[in-house]
Amino acid sequence: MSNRPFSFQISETDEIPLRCDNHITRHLSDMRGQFLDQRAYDAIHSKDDVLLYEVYEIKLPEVEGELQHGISVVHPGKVGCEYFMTKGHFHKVLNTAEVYYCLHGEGVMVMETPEGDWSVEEMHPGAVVYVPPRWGHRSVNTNLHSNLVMFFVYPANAGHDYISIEQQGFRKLIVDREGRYEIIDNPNWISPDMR
Ligand code: PAN
Ligand code: ZN
Repeated sequence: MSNRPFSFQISETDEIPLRCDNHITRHLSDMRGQFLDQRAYDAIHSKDDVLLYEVYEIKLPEVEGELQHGISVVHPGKVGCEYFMTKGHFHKVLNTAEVYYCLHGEGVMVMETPEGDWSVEEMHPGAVVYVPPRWGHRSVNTNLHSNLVMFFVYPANAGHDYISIEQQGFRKLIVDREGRYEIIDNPNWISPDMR
C-alpha cells in the first residue's frame, strides 16, 4: 500500500529527523573483519561494542516506483588509523543509482564497480554525490570531532548486497595521517580475477 503525499523537516545539523519509523543501528560487532587493524578492533571491542553509525528512515514499500530516503549518521572515531565508516554495499538490483546530500560534518564516499574501477568523492555540507548504477558505496567520517550526516534517496526495490563487500573488501581504504585523510590500497582486497 502506497503512502499519501507527506513532507517533513530536516535541518543542517546533526539532529535526528522528526519523522522516522525505522531506526537502524550498526555497532563495531557488525563490522568484524572490515577494519584493517584487527588488533585495534579487538582492543576497542573488548571494552565496548561502540555504536558506529545509524540510519533513520520512513518505512516504504520495497517496490519499483517508490523512492526510499532517509538520514545516515556516521559517528566520529577510528579503529587503528581507519575512520569509522559504514559497511558498504552494492545494490542487489545492481543497476540502481543513489543520491547523497551532505547536511553536516565532513567525510568521503568510497565507490567501486564490480570490475574494480574506484572513486572517492568528498562530502561536506551542501555537497551532493551521485552514486551511479553498479557502483558499490561506503560513507566514511573523516572528522574526528563531529557526526557525518547525509540525506540519501534510492529506488526502494534496490535491495542491499553486503556479502560481496564483506568477502572482497573495498579496493581503497581511508586512513588518518597526522590529522588529514589519506586514500591507501587495501592489502586484503580481492581483485575481480581472483574471485
Ligand atoms: C544508505 C546506507 C546507509 C548505511 O541508506 O544504507 O548509509 O550504510 P550500509 O547500508 O552500507 O550499512 C544506502 O546507501 N542505501 O542504499
Ligand atoms: Zn545504497
